[in-house]
Amino acid sequence: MGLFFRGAGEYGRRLMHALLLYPGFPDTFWSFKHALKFIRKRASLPPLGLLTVAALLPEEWDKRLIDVNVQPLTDRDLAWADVVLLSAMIVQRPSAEALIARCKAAGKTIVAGGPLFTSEHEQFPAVDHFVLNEAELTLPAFLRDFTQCCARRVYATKEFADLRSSPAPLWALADLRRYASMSLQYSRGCPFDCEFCDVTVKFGHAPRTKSAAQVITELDGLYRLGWRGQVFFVDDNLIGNKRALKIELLPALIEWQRHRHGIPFYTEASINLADDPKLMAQMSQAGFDGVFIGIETPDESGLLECNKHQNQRRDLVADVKRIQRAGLQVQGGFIVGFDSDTPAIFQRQVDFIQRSGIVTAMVGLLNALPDTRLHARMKREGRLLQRSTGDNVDGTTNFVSRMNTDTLREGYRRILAHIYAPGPYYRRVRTFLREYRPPRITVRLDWRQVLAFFHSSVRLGVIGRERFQYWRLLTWTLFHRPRHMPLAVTLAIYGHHFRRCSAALTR
Ligand code: B12
Ligand code: SF4
Repeated sequence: MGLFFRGAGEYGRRLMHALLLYPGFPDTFWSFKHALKFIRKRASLPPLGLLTVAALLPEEWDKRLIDVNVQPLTDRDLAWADVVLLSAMIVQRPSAEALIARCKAAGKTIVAGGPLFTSEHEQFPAVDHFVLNEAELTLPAFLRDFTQCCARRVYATKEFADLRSSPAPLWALADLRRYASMSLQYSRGCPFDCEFCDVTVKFGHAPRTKSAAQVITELDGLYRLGWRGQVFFVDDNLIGNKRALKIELLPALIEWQRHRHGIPFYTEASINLADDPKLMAQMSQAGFDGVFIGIETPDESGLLECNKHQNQRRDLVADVKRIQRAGLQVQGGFIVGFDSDTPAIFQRQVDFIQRSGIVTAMVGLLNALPDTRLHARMKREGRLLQRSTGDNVDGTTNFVSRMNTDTLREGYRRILAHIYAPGPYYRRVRTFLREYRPPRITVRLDWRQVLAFFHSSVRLGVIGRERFQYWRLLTWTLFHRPRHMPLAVTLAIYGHHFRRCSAALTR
């Protein structure tokens, strides 16, 4: 019996129709919803996990992707499907629950995987099969049993997959035009051990990498599909295996860019990137122009408490500036609500963010995600209150904090109200642009950027309460950093998004 036919008994000999379904994100900082409107995009990134799962399904199966962030799920889509493959993060739970109910009502078989289900599958009784952890390891066994009509409810593993056998995601299933950026993954895992992080629980401490040839094949695939925009390397920590990066991947990327119009890359890394000028120069040459870094807190006791030793005993502002000068914009993650935090932390965070020129500063309240060491500690100490919403920037926390809750909430509110207010926000953009060295690759100006400029000049420059700061920034940029004009416009638009998102919290 061919693997691609439904099992003889239940399904008969018909080609399988697999519907890959991705639930909606709430309107959060990370959705960039209010910024995406300026460039007429629906979502920032496609669901890479599902596109990878698609590539692991039998080639002969008919596959469709519905990412409800960019298109609605219709009854016709559902009627077409024989099996629904669902992925989600915790933050997508409400949308995932609604989709599960809808699929069940339509009598569909649901197979669920990805971070939400890997952490909390027992909370979804209506799902037929859970294929947890990395699909490269668990999906083949499920498919074998499924086609023989004897699939179990749960497939899980404690092993980690060899990424060298991971297939290239099937991007062709996604309507690329609706996304602001594409994603690609080189490695999984991180050598560090931060107490609140579930990445190492899910993907381990030893960074596993794809080969440079695999990454180039994936990039070629995207390029062939006509993609010319930015690409996010969604690695937990791109520099987890510096040797492989320096010797294999970056030289291959530099070579690849040589024959193309510059495609900008951005990624995530740890702060020790600042210690390696050669690595930063190589990254910039390869086309990286931005990096997200977990700074968390300028307070040493907070860093010690969460075991973020790579951030300890450093001049973090100087580190950030060194990275910016190397041509990489630093986006930063910050946390308040550590046991060691006192009310002085709120102003310290604001001062740090302003001094460092980290424009995209994502400040969250500490939350205990399932499976993390922080979760285990809070449970042990009898401090767990409820499930995490999965959104660390919604102003909630799921455990009893040491600081008085009202003081914590009010302090958090004050941070957001300050750092996104037009005055400090635009000042920070200038602080950053003063430091930032332009990337080494030349990126073609896209018509959407021109459109975004016109749109923003009306929305922010005429109607917005930041109109004075907006025009001041653009004039300053024109005279001092003319090459950064498109970046200045983009950051002004981001500011608008951050203000809109935080409005409910800062009122
Ligand atoms: C890219 C990314 C994003 C993108 C998402 C874009 C998108 N459309 O997917 C953006 C930047 C928007 C984002 C935002 C957030 N993210 Co995020 N993100 C990631 C990141 C770095 C990579 C995800 C990815 O693409 N991986 C590559 C693919 C190939 O791996 P994968 O998705 O895990 O899929 C594999 C398996 O899980 C499995 N699988 C997945 N789905 C399915 C489905 C089926 C049916 C099957 C069988 C198997 C399967 O098979 C795949 C191959 O092995 C991960 C970290 C990580 N290592 O996963 C965090 C991560 C998923 N994000 C996380 C979080 C918490 C967030 C935020 C809430 C904020 C934050 N603190 O980062 C926001 C929320 C978004 C919002 N708008 O509110 C957490 C999720 C924790 C959880 N348990 O839910 C993670 C794990 C990182 C972390 N610990 O902070 N994120
Ligand atoms: S450095 Fe980042 S990915 Fe690595 S353990 Fe810490 S929080 Fe997680």
